[in-house]
Order: sequence, then C-alpha cells, then structure tokens
Amino acid sequence: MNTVKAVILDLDGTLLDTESMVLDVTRTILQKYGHKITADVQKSAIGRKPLDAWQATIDQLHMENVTAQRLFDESEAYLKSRWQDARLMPGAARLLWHLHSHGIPLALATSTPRATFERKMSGKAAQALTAVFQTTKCGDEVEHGKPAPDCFRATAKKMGVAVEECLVIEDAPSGVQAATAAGMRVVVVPSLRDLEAYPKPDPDCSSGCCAVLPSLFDFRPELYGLPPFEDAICGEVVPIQPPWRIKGTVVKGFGRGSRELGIPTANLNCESLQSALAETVSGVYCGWASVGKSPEVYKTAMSIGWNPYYKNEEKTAEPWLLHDFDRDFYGEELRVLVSGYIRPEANFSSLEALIARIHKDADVTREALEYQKMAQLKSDPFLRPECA
Ligand code: ADP
Ligand code: RBF
Ligand code: MG
Repeated sequence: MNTVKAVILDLDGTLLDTESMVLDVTRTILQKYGHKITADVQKSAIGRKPLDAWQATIDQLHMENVTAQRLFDESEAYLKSRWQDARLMPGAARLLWHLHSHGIPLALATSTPRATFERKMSGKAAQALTAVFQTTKCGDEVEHGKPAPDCFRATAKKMGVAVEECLVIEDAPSGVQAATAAGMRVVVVPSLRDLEAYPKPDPDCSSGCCAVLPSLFDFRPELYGLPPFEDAICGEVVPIQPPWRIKGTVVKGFGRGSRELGIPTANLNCESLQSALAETVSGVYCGWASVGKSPEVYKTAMSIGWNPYYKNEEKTAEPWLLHDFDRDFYGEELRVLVSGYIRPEANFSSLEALIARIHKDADVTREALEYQKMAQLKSDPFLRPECA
C-alpha cells in the first residue's frame, strides 16, 4: 500500500459546519414551494456544486415551474451574509495544524464556487486555516463537479503527487464517489445520519472508502503512514482547544437516568445546543460545569447524541456532574466548559455494559481533569456568570 504523501480535504460539512445552515434554508425555501426535504433529497444534494444540488432537488421532488438558478438565487440571498458565521467542525483545527506542522502537504477540494469560498473563509473561525493549504480547488474551476473526479485529479496534479499517494477526507456520498473515481483512498466522516448512503469501509483498499469515522477526533493518521497525534491526555482524551462553552436550561429528560442507570444526567434544552454546536456533533466528553449562580465548579462527564442504546429520535446533551447533590436543578441554568473528547457514542448489548462504560468515562474524566492543561480551565470566567 502506498504511504500517503498529501491529504485533500473537503470544506463544507467536513471542516466547516455549513451543512446545518444550508439545511435550514433549504427547508424554508422548499416549504414555500409546498415541498418537504427528504432523506433522498439530502443524499443526492449534499456535497455537490450549488446548482447541481438544486437541480437534483428539483428532480427528486418532481418540482415544476421553477429553475435551479431561481432556487439558488433565493438561498444565496439569505446565506450570503451568514457564511462567515460558520463554525469549524469538531477536531478540524487540531487535525489541520497537526498535519501542517509535520510538513504534510494539504489541499482543499470544494464544490463551492470561488466567491462563496472566499466568504466562508473570511469568518473568524475559518480565517486561521487558510494558511495551512498549499492549494485550493473550487467548484467553478473544474468542468464536472463531484461526484465526478475532476476536482481531486486536478488538485493532485497541481500538488505534483500521484493519486495513489493522496488521502481524501470527505463527509458527503458525492465526495466519496468523486475521490474513489479519482483513484484515491477516502476517510469518511458522514454528515448524513443514514450510513446506508455511504459505501462499506475496507481498511485494506487501495482506492475508495477505507474508514467511516464518528468525528475527526477519531482519525488515526498512523494508519496511513502519517505522523500520529501526541496530544492525548491519559492516553485517550483528546483536548478540545479552545474548549466549547455550552449553557442551557435543565429540562426533564426521560426519567431513566437515575432510575434505570443510577446515573443522573441533567438534560439541557435543545435550542441552546443548536446555537452552540455543529448539527452532527455527538460523543462522550469531559469538562467542568456550574449550576445557576453558585460559584462551585464540578468535574463532569457528558454524553451528546442520540443514545443508540435507547434509540432516541431527538439529540440530547446530558452532563453527569461527578458530585453528590441532595437536590435537583430543573429549570436552572447549567454551564459546561467542554475540554476533552473521550469516545464516540456506542451501542451496548446490555444495560450493565452501558452502565460500566459510563462509570469508566467518569474515572477517565476525574483523572484527565487533573492535568494542568485541563485543571486550569476550572477557573474560567464562563463558569462564574455572577462575576462576568
Ligand atoms: P431526567 O431524565 O429528567 O434527566 P435523571 O434521572 O437523569 O432525570 O436525573 C437528572 C436530574 O437530577 C437533573 O436534571 C438534576 O436536576 C438532578 N441531579 C441531581 N444530581 C445530579 C448530578 N450529579 N448530575 C446531574 N444531574 C443531577
Ligand atoms: N448512551 C448510549 O446509548 N451510548 C453511550 O455510549 C452513552 N454514553 C454515555 C456516557 C456518559 C458519560 C453519560 C452520562 C451518558 C451516556 N449515555 C450513552 C446516555 C445514557 O443512555 C443516558 O444518560 C440515558 O439514556 C438517560 O437518559
Ligand atoms: Mg437525564
């Protein structure tokens, strides 16, 4: 197998959380025309050039009397001023700076037209990243957009590397197809929850999908001959820098945390999550938390996601504060400074296995937060609203 000499990344949904913005606008526009977004629409549109994506949407929904250009103009009128607010995907900055600092050539191959690309990269979050890319290829600079291989082939050529030496990181089925058609290996971090939309991974493949990962935090560079990460705390916790600052009102959950698991979790209301985290963020994290106006700060293990064991339809964020309280705090404001990623959400074959794993997450949390890098965050002003 060829060692990877260059890494080519997709932008939207892979490095930048623009998919949730696009999804919102698409929903609004389609509603205006009397249509609803479906899983098939999402699957055929995501990752493609904007006009191709709208045409695919029109075809999927059999929409009449409207052109792709018209729908694109409507969405762009809304999104134009918002692109720069897009946040980075979890783990994106860490991955890029790691590879860049080890001298690995990096490139972007995006379906976004150059003008929109410039807007997206001018935002506060994305700005710092422009320096790491040797080259960028935009959707309007190649004849055929993804799922055609043009953008990936052109990028490899410009970098002077063979296609077999490139590793692509993608979130969309169309991007995976494009990279595969270009003869490159692809690591997929899916934007779509339905994994049926993606090929089955084959770690030994010489081109095509070699891994499907829950997040960029789970990428293991050494599997491709790239330098390994060396930042894990206690061997397993990935530091999140800067930490995420999440606050929300504690709401009623399913009432099973304490009862079934013996593990109380303070469920946060969804709106606060949506404004603070990328749509696709899930996993188990550690950090510090405070309740209401109290100055106390507690070590906290938190699950974000769909709780596969219980097959939840709604995403939840549930911090377990590692302290014995003699009260509950429904309706109070809870703040969490999320500073480490522990693992992806998992399914378990028994309740006992789920409980045992959550207790291990708590042990990992207690230990990891003792490390100076994490311990110093305990005094972050965010956790003491009355002093801020
Ligand atoms: P629910 O399903 O409503 O979230 P749980 O059984 O998970 O109920 O209990 C969580 C509630 O218990 C929290 O909302 C909070 O008010 C209270 N609570 C008490 N101790 C803790 C703790 N250590 N961590 C989180 N929540 C706690
Ligand atoms: N639920 C899962 O289905 N899979 C998990 O991997 C998982 N990990 C968790 C880790 C922590 C630290 C906590 C506090 C909860 C976790 N849960 C997980 C959620 C658990 O199922 C949830 O608290 C109950 O559903 C109660 O609402
Ligand atoms: Mg709970």
